[in-house]
Amino acid sequence: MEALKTLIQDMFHKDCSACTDQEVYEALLAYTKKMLAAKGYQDGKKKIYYISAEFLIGKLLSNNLINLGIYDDVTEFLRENGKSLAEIESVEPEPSLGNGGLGRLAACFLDSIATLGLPGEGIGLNYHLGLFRQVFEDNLQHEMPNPWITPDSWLTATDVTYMVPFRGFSLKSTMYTIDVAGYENKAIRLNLFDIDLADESMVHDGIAFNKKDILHNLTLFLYPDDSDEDGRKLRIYQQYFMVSNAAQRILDEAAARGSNFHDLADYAVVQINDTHPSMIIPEFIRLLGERGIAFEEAAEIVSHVCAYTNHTILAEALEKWPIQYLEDIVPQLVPIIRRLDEKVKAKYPQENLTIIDSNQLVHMAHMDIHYGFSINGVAALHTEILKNSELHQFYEIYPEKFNNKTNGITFRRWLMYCNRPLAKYITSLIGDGWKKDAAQLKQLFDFEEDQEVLSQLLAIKADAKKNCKEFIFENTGIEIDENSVFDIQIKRLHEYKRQQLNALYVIYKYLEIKEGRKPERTITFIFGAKAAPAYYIAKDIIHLLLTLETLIQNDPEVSPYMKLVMVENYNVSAAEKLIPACNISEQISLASKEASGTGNMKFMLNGAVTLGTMDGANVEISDLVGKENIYIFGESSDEVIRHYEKMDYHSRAIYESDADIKKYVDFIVSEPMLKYGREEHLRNVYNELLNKDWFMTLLDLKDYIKVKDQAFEDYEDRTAWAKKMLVNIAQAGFFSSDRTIEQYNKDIWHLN
Ligand code: CJB
Repeated sequence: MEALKTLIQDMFHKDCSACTDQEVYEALLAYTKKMLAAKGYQDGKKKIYYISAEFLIGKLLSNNLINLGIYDDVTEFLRENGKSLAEIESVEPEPSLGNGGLGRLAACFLDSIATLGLPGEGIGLNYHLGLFRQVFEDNLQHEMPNPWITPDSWLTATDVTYMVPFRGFSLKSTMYTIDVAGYENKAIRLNLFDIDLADESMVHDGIAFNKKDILHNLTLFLYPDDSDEDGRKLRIYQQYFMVSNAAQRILDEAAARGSNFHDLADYAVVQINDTHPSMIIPEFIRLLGERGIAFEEAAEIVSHVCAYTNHTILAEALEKWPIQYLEDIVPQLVPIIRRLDEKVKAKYPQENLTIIDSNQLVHMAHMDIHYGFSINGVAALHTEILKNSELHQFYEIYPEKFNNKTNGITFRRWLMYCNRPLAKYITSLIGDGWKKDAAQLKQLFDFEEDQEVLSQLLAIKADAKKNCKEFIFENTGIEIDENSVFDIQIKRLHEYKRQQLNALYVIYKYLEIKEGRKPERTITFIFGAKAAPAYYIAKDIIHLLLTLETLIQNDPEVSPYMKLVMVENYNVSAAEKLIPACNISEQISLASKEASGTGNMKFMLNGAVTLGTMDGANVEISDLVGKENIYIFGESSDEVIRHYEKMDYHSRAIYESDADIKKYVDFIVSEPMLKYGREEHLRNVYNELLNKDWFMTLLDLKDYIKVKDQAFEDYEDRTAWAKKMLVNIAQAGFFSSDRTIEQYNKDIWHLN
């Protein structure tokens, strides 16, 4: 640590012990950036470009220290100087360059690409304010800007710049780089493009801003509210800015490595992360045209370079842009898209295969599938649903393009960093080979009957809960019982994820306690979720949860037996504190709707037991751990899909025929709730459940209550529960993103 000591002296002319936390942070930032630069990047003829509108990287300091192998030394050095790394970290702003799963997956993938030593980089946008910061006031969500770019940050400006043409004007870009360390390997670049004139001062009243002022707003926010035309158009400006920069950079780099562009596929492979970067296909064709390659050949070249990942079957997330919007914004792409569409129509006249449909909407996913060489889903069930229903018409014509890549998470952040005591203990049992070869976690099965190991697992969990209790108190002001069972649902607020189902269980439990049936052990229901600013019903569900929180807190008959806490501004840092402490992991989406989920993987790795539907990667978790080590409830995806086809699901019929369900639903708008909540918002949730319930909450409610009660009962047999924890950890190895990336490379990227 001599070099760090000297650096601190040089920067601040004093010893570490005399520095403020801010100063120490700045020194560590500079020190780490230098070490990363010294590591260099993996070289190779062919490179993977992972293009994504989101990279939810979270705070980087500790993660980089771990991956550079200096975490313990730095911690010790700080301790000797009277500092704690945890406090230094609290100075670090958290970049929130993603919404949730898709963005966090991209961040985990960067870690694994670097760790596996594959030549590659991430390309995205440098949002100044990222996703909003969530504030609760009067039990309602408010959105505030979330600045993260400080004079000293992980960003390094480069001299890479391009011109991006829009109708009527062009924008100059600058590329900024964030180096992310691979574990005991070279770093990887995350390249974020920005405009030079972004103006944060135009934001007012929370996160309002002039959506038309593209010259100054293009990179202000991650996905601005797209509930109106200006918002949707801004999104197209952002997407084109991202992909035009990406395509120009990729062609420049390929040329520098010796490509003549005819052979581009030998130099570059592009993974299109959901449909947001899809315009890279026509943009490549346009740029290849400028470099002398005619349309037909350019389309062929691109078809060997681009691969598409689908992350959802929810129709609203499969982007379809009116061709007129593209005319208004990027007219240069329109003739190219039309020609691509004509080629498709000449071969496949069916309407459900076209790129431009009869309503003049451009289906971005369709373009990806026709002109990409691979399409993958993100969990086994999800890929099957794509093949058999959602994208069946494409599977029929291109069966060879379809493949599955079950998601994964980086164990460096989601165990080694967030749960050091557990990581250390695992290492003491099986050595540290699991850090690079996660399948080795299976060696833990040797200890399945070892009482000492089982009690240690329980003790580590108990400590994590104590730490989490402090975090929850700081965040919510509510004191929870560390000996209670922690039941956690943290993820974006979306109706299909069914936080409302969990809320109905809370109501059921509340009424049980009121009627004198107290649970064996206190239960703490923990939630964390942001709702998209214009997703009103999601915000109403947040209001329902916060109202329940207040109601329970103010009810002395109930609060000793259960608590509900809703963590404000749920983000990566909050997840790192909550996940190690979890006993029961809530993964309760309507079967068929959650493409994969990745929180489910983080929880199991940290010794939580899943309570979930047979959806997304839950199915694979269930196969791996066996029915005795997971709690499964609810209708199957086949049944759910049948209900949608037959249109025979009517929540009101369930409500009217089941007195219990009626009681729980009615409680949402009952007097005790109206005492703390606003009728308008609560009634919206009530009406939605009764009249629509598109995600079939009431269908699964009874089974959910039954199975969840069983889980709470089983929790009391501590040894049996510890075994479930052990099996979950031992089987988590499959969900390492290193495994996922190895499969991407083997089946799609083919890098050396
Ligand atoms: N996903 O986070 C998003 N945003 C989208 O727009 C579409 C999908 C999520 O992607 C994750 C990573 O693949 C999945 O685990 C998750 O199920 C899906 O909802």
